[in-house]
Amino acid sequence: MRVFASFSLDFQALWLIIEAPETTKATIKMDALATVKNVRLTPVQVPLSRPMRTASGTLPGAALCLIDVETDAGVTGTSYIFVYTPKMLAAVARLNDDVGEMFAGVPLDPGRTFETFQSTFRLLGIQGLLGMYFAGVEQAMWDALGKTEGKSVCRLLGGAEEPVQAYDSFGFIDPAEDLGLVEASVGAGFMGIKIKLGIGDFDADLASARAVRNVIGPDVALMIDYNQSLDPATAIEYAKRLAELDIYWLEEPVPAEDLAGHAAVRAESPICVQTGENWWFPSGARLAIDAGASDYVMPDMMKIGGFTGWQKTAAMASEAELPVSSHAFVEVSAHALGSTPGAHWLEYLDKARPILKEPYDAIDGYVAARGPGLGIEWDPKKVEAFAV
Ligand code: SMN
Ligand code: MG
Repeated sequence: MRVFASFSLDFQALWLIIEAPETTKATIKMDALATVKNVRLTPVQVPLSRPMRTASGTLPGAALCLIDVETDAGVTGTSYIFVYTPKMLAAVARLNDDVGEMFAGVPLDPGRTFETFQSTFRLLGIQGLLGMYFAGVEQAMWDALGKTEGKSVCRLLGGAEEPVQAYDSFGFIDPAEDLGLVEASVGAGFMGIKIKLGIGDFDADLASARAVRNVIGPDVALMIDYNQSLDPATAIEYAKRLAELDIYWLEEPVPAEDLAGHAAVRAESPICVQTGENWWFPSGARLAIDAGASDYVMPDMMKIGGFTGWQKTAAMASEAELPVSSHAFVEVSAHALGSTPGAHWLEYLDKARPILKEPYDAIDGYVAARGPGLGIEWDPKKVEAFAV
C-alpha cells in the first residue's frame, strides 16, 4: 500500500490519500492546520536564585529571549531560549526583526518547518544564534499545536505526563557557604546533585566534592561538570582521583568539539563520561555518538534544534544504547524526556521561574510535563520588570 500526503496550497485542508486496491480506495479528511501570523520576541535578564559559577565563566542571571508565536487559530505558542550573556539579547531581537517574517503563513508543522529553515540557510549554516532562535520558534509552534489540540506536547509526541527523575544542578560549591543549599535539595527529595569543578586547583575541587558527598550521603547520585576546562590527560588523572567519591558522571571534561578527547577520557576514566549540551543539531550528535565520545548523552533542547532535533537525536542514542538526559530548559525538557523511552535524568536548572505564572516544580525529586501545549504562561508584570 502506498501512502501519499498532499497539501492544498493555501493549507485550508490536509488530505491523506491512501492508495489501496481499486475496490477499497479510501480518503481521510483531516482538519486544516493553523498557521503562524507573527513571531514576537522579548529579551529579558532574569535573576538566578543562585548565581552559576562554572570553570568557563560565571552567570549572575539568565539572559532569555521569550518567543511568542501568534497563530490564525487565536492561540499563541510560547517558549524561550537562553543566550548565556545579556550581550547577545539585542542581536537575537534583531534576528527576529529581520527573519521572523519568513514564518508568516507557515502551517503548524514543526518538522517540515525545520527542513525548510535548514535549506533556506544552507549556504550560511544554522549553528549559533540563528539556530538557537529557530529552536525557540519550533518549540513555540509545538506549544501552539498542543493548545489547538487540547493536549500536552509530550502526548502529541507519543509520550505521557509521567514524572521524570531530576537532579538539582549547582554551580561551583563553596564548602564554607553553600552546603546548606545542597542539604535542602536532598531534603526536598532530589536523588541526584550536580556540582561544577575546575575553578581552583584540584585539591580544592576534591575538597568541595568530598564535602558535598558527605552532606548528601552514599545513596544520592553526585555528578561533576568541568565545563570543557581540562585537557584529556588531566581529565583522566582527575577522574581517577575523584572516583573514590563514587561520581555518577564526569561532564564535558574537555572542550565539547574535541570528540576524540572525550573518547580518550571515556576509555581511561573510571567514571562514566557525559556530554551533549554543546552538540549542534542531530548532525552534531551523529558525529559525537559515532566517535564514542560519551557513555551518556544530554542534548540541549535549544542547540539540538527543538523537539524535531531532539527526536532524531534520541532515536540515534537509543540505537547506540545511550541513556538520554536533558540540559537546562526544565519545561520543554520535561516534555521531551516524557516522550523518550529510556529517559535518564532531567537537569533541574530553573532559569525561567521568576517570569512564569506557574513554574515547573520538582516534587520529591521528579518533574512532570503538563499541558495544554508546554503548560507555561508568562507573568506579564515580571516580564516587564526584567525586560531589557
Ligand atoms: C551550564 C548550564 C547553564 C549555564 C552554564 C552551564 C551547564 C550545565 O554546563 O550542564 O548545567
Ligand atoms: Mg554542563
